[in-house]
Parts: sequence; C-alpha cells; structure tokens
Amino acid sequence: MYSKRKVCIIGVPMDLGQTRRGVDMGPSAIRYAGLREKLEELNFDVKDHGNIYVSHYHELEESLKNLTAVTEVSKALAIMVDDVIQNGFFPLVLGGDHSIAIGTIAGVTKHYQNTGVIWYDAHGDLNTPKTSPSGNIHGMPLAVSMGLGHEQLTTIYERIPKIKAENIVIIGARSLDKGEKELIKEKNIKVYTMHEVDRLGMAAVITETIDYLKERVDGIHLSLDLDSLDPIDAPGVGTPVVGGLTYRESHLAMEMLAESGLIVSAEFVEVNPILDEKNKTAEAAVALIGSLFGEKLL
Ligand code: EXY
Ligand code: MN
Ligand code: MN
Ligand code: MN
Repeated sequence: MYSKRKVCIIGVPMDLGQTRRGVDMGPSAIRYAGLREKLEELNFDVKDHGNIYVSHYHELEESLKNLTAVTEVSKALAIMVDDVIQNGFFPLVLGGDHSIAIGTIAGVTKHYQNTGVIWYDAHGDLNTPKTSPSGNIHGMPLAVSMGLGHEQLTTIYERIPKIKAENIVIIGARSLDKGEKELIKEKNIKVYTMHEVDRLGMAAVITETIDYLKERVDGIHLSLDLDSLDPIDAPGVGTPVVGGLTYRESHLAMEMLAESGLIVSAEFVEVNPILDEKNKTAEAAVALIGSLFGEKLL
C-alpha cells in the first residue's frame, strides 16, 4: 500500500495515441509549471522517476494507429507503476495523450481487488476498434481497462483484474460517440455529463460519486484529462470541447477527493504546450494537483 506522504512522478511523453504532435512535451510543461515545488511545499516526499521511453512517430501500417509502439509504452508504464506502488509511493503519472491510462491502470489494478476509476474528461475514451471514428488509441483506454478492445492492448500485463463497469464514474462528458453511448447504456456505467454537472452542481456530483464508489472499491484511480476543463481555462489540449468544467469547479472536485482519502493513484493527461497560451494548461494541472494533494486556500 502506498504511503500518504510519498509521491513518485512518472512522465510519459506519449503522442502516439493521437495525431497532433506536441502532447509528448506535456510532462516537461507540467514539471516546468512547478509540480515538484508544489508537492514539496505541501510536505510530500517527492521522487521523480523521469520519463518512460516513447519511440518517435512512425508511419507503420497497423489496424490501430501506432498499436505496437503504444503497446510497448503501456507495458513499460504498467511495470513502473506496479513497482512504484510496491515501494510505497503514490504514482503520479504525467501525459502525454490519454492512451497512457492503459499502462497506468494495469499497474495499479495489480494492487487492489476492486479498483475504482474516476474518468474526468470531456470524452468517454470508451471506443473499441469497431466503434472508433478515428483509430486513435487515446479514445479507447477506458474500454481497454474494462477488457474491451484490441487483444494486444487488453493483455499488456500479467493476469490483472479488469475494471468493473460499476466501479467507474465519468465526470464532465460532453462529446460521446454513438458506440460509446451504446456501451454506457449496455454496461450501465455511471456518467455525469455537463448536463448533470450544471443541474446538480459539482459538490453534489462528487458527494454522489464518493458514496457510489466507497462501499465497493478498495482504492480509486483518478484519470484527469485536461480537456475536461473548458478551453478558456485549458486551451492547450489536443481535442478541446467548448462548454466544459470551470477551473473552480475542478478545484472543488479535487479538494473533495482529497478529503475523501480514497484516491490511490492519479494521472494528468493531454497537456499540449504547442496549442497552449503560454503554459496556462500545465499551470492549471499543477494547481489542480495541489488541491488533490490537500492544498488549502486558507
Ligand atoms: N471519441 C473520439 C475518438 O475516439 O477518436 C475523440 C477521442 C478524444 C480522446 C481524448 C483523450 O480524450
Ligand atoms: Mn524513430
Ligand atoms: Mn481522455
Ligand atoms: Mn478528452
């Protein structure tokens, strides 16, 4: 079990799960925005494992774009996350595009009987090769973590429990494909789209999420895609969608999750500095991480 005060940063400069170059620089942008300083200010024992090796973009003929390379990175990341938890650290993974969640979640689930997942994202990332409109693997990681999708991706790590549909909560969705909507209905996955967030308010959404998960899971993984925020607050992402979560709603969400004590691992993904306004999106990521790790306003 990880200790509550030891955090290990892992960078994954992954841009192969989608086609917009630049998101491989996300880990550097987040570090440059003061991640380590923030965590040390909060009295955490911080270790930085550096970056997982990611090969350069290759034009290979594969059924899913860069399938082989994404598979290799996912395996290496799963091993590192597994090892970090084994050594008592909280794994804090920096993307890179959202395909990295395949590796992060595989490494985390080895340590829990029932891992919960909070998918904080404008998208569902629930596509399979059959339903994907793009063939981009960053639109598939949550389906893969449920055991649905290309066999090369769903078997990247030794026998690990797949994420159960009833242990997933998606927050911030506002761009779901037809196949994803069908899967959500078929598997009865709990989703708070922007409609529910607007109607209920973020405090109620997080309270309901914690109540829904806490009886069933022995730890929650937070997978936060910066495109969950409105592009006004997070312009530097590869697939921006208007009408998103505000900066303050997201801080409240992180502050409440910190209070719950249920978050055992986290990843912050899709920061693309090339598309950003200065380093605004990476700075938002660091600020939200601060709230997730207990930073108080007063
Ligand atoms: N649903 C679309 C697709 O599968 O191609 C767009 C996915 C965007 C994924 C970003 C990481 O959240
Ligand atoms: Mn190369
Ligand atoms: Mn995503
Ligand atoms: Mn997204």
